[in-house]
Amino acid sequence: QAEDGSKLWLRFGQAKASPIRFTGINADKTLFAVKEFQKAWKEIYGKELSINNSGKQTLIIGTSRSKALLPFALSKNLEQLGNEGFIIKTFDLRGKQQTVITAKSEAGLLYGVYHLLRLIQTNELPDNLDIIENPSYAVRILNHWDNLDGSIERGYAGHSIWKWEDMPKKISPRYTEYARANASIGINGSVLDNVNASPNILRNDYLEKVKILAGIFRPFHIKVYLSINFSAPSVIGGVPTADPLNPAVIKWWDNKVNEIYRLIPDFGGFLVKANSEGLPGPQDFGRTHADGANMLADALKPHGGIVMWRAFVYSPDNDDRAKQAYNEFVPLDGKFRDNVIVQVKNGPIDFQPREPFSPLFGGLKLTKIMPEFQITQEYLGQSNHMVYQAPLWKECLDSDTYCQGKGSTVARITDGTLYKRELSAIAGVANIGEDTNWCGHHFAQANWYAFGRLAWNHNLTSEQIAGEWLKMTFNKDSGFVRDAKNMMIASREAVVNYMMPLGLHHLFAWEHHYGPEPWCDFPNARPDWLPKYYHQANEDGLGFDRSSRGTNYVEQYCSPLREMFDKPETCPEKYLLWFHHVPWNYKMKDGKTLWDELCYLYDSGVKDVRTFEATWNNLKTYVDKERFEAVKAKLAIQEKDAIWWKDACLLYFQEFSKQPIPPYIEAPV
Ligand code: GCW
Repeated sequence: QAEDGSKLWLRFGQAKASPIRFTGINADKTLFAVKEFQKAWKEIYGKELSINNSGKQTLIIGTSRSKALLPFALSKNLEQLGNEGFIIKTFDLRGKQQTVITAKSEAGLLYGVYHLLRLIQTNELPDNLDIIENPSYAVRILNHWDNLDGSIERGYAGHSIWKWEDMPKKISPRYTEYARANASIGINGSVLDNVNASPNILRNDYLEKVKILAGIFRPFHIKVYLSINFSAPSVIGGVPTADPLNPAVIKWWDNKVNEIYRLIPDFGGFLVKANSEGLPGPQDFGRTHADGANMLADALKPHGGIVMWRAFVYSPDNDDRAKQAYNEFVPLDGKFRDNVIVQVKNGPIDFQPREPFSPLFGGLKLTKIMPEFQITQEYLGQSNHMVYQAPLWKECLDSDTYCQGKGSTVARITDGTLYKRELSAIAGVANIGEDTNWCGHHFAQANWYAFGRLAWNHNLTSEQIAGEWLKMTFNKDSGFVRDAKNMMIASREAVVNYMMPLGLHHLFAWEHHYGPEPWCDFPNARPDWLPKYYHQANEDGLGFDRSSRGTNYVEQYCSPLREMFDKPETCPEKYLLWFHHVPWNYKMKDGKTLWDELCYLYDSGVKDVRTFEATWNNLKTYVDKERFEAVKAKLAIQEKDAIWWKDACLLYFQEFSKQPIPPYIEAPV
């Protein structure tokens, strides 16, 4: 077993798997799912499971069409299955115990096999299995922000794993490992290139390379998708314009899409960042986002492809940045083709440690909409801080928008259940690079894992997911799992507290977004790229007034949230400074003044990180030396950074509050 983290959670050889249960397997051994099962089984128990149907405990693997399933009463269960779902069920038949894994498709079968393997691997295989699962989302997709030159935008785990220069001659074994890891957690799509897309990805020589990856991913039921640059027809196609209503442009995209599908018949579709942060788009030609998205959607439609059109738009001349995506997209509601999904970041600004959910969730009613989460930790200490993100994502998914009455959660709006839609999707910006441990920080693997598990089943709790991951990745000891899990669960609130508590946001240093720089000032910079725009600190107080007395951003939420956010007294304190500019002596619910509360929270964030260090040190005997030391070293950096954040922010804000730092707070250095 590699102790360098390279095996991720797929450490089948790790001690204390479930005792051997099955005595034989009844299946078509050429099925990919069966091969995957045998491969893992061999790693766990030393040899493959014999293909026969004798023995006392047979495992039967086959799609619902397979003859081996005839003796079992499965029709009721099969009715509940979607295309990618699976059944795992134990029957007593003729004195033998037989366990069936079945699904309507080979994809479902593969997910069923991985599920059973997870139960074995975590030593949680019950005597009687009776499981039916269907995925929460139809498209469960990673977005790589990988550039064609091998660099990664906001990547903190080394260069890209895609070796464009080497392909098609040289194929890295990591492509297969990548596909297996993703399939094992239910991910079924991958956008290979950065949303800040190079037109070149659509050149034929690159498409030939994309085809190689698609071929490797295919048995794992992972489709490839590409980010496209809207001006590709003019940049690489020699068309004088990229106007989406121009017939030559339409024809160019039709031809390009046909070329792609000739090479990759199961190609997934396009992801598009347009008229955002300087990128080209339909508005350059006086057209709308819908015009642009629909033109691409029409080209993809005959092949079954989709368009994921990003709503990450904001421009410096408008009032409040938080309002802009909503203002641009809500008037277009209902104007998008049915194979378009608007892709929206969880919060209205940009992947901050905490934001309220984007009001586009609920705001768009007739348009399909999907969440975009950032697995890579651009604003969360990058690959140095241990921040387990499942609680952050759950906070968004579980938020009730109230837009169709109570219970209109972000999860139900996006998974298709509220509006009864078949096409649903969820995206995560990947944190994968060529580092040996894939993600830079051993605990960052947990975020990749958690994204996949939540995309599969958003009802799983953060605790359940952390528990599974810890058992598979490190150790199954219950004390270890309990303590390490508590640390993971606490890590999200800790980072909020030591970086930007109470709804503060974007206090980050210019461009790299790692450390604090609330004072940052560039005379010629766009105001909305500077922290001062967001924190609005002055002698009167702190925070951004987005209430009805301020920018009236609150109006984008449905009642009763709108009214609740509008008043400081009813606004949840975790969002206080997001929605309100309040005086330094404002009384918080616990009786402290705003200033004292701020000091207290920054300090408690630092203390939490110290607790994580102590916890980790106590767990030394449960973890191999290599990973123990690596995590320990990263936690030391995290502690140093947490102190840096606390001191920098408090000393800066103190210039305005003009109040002492309370004595019970560790004094700034
Ligand atoms: O999070 C911000 C990043 C940019 C990124 C952009 C986006 C890909 O700072 O690096 O560009 O958002 O999501 O488009």
